Amino acid sequence: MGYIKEKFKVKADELNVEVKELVKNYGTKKIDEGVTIAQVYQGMRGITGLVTETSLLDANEGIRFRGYSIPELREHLPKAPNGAEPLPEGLFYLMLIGELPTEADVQYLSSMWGRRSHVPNHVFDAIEALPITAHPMTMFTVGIMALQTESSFAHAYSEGLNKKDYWSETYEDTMNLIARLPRIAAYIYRRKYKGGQHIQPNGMLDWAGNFAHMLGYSDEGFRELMRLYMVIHADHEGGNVSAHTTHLVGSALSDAYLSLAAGMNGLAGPLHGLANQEVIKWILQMREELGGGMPTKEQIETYVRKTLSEGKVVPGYGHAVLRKTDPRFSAQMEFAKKHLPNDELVKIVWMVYETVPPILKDLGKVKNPWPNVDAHSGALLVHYGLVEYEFYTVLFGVSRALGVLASLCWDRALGLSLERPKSVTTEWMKEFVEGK
Ligand code: AMX
Repeated sequence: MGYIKEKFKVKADELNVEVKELVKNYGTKKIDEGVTIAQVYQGMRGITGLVTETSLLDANEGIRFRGYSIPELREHLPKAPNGAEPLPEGLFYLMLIGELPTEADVQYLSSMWGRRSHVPNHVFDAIEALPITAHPMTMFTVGIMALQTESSFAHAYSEGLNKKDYWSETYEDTMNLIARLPRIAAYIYRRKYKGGQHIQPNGMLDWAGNFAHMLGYSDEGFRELMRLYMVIHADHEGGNVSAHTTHLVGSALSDAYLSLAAGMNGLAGPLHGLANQEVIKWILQMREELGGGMPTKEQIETYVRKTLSEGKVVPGYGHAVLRKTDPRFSAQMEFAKKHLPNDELVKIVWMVYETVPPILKDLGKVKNPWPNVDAHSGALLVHYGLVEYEFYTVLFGVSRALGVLASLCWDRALGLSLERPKSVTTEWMKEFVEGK
């Protein structure tokens, strides 16, 4: 057993004891005052119903991973040689183990993922069976599903796996999947947009650097962007659609491949991860409608109002939990100020940031008029040449796997139960309010 796996086992045993004590001593203590009918009809907002160890979201401050904010991660996590952005390997270690990693921990993960990154041919064949017009997210989930043949958990379970060892096989699946996802994602990109000219992995590079390399980008700035991108999109506590779906499906003891594929199908929705492609599409359409070049603030305002009058949402703005500018947006803005302050598209993103919030505020119903993570990412990618915006959510997915799979390891290590909340009918609701 590798030392990270041993360390995880020690941490998991400790937390298991604490959780058992907590449930034994306080199991009947109410965590919420009660659940309102509005919450039941409106997406269960604000109902505390899940435990996710890897990160916690504060409505005003944004996400913290094991207590560390994004600026703190950028400061404390190990970097690539001559790099300034945190390595995602370090964030994964932090989410899994609960402690900041050393340089050696990060190197251990980089080389472990490198060693495990071989993708069997039938996965590529499954992707090839889809028409080239298929959305990259469809190709991505098909690729993950095809890779399920490699699941250690599914194999061991069919042989009669002891409950106590669920975590161990889930850990193996997690490591193998994370190791292989960049190769699958890069394959999809090169297949769909670069005439099927694939690029072999470079074992000397870190996980995100190698991903950038396989996509076909050798610019060090793009590698740095990928490191940052893979860190900030990794996790957003447990209730968002991709994390919750992965957890829910995993609660049926579906293995990591089945669970992640399910989560990725949720990420592919326009109100969730697809928003990043929608943002850039929306900005490019605006520019086209205005005849190209830099729009004025007034023109952006008119375009926003037109979007709203057509019954559409302004992509990249609003959030189910956040009530301030997303620190993931701010981290990308900082990156842009440092590396590409004169980029035209980036400047438009910043003008949109000045224009949209007051308009959304005026509507009176939007709870959060501020930008989320997706409002900025596309402009950065376009700058480095990754203009094929339909692919963006796949990047999000590769990153999101880090958080939801670290969480899945914890789910199995803590022996969390099958998820099965109660539902009622509207008929039941009507009788309930009438006091019947
Ligand atoms: N543009 C226009 N209207 C918006 C809006 C936006 N950006 N954000 C919220 N609203 C509207 C809602 O559609 C809703 O209208 P309705 O009552 O007529 O149905 C009303 O404001 C109240 O919604 P809310 O409580 O503020 O938001 P929510 O929790 O229901 O939804 C979210 C959150 C993100 C789905 C929503 O803000 C939205 O659609 N944003 C645009 C899409 C987007 O950027 N998604 C990415 C989110 C981050 C991520 O997961 N990657």
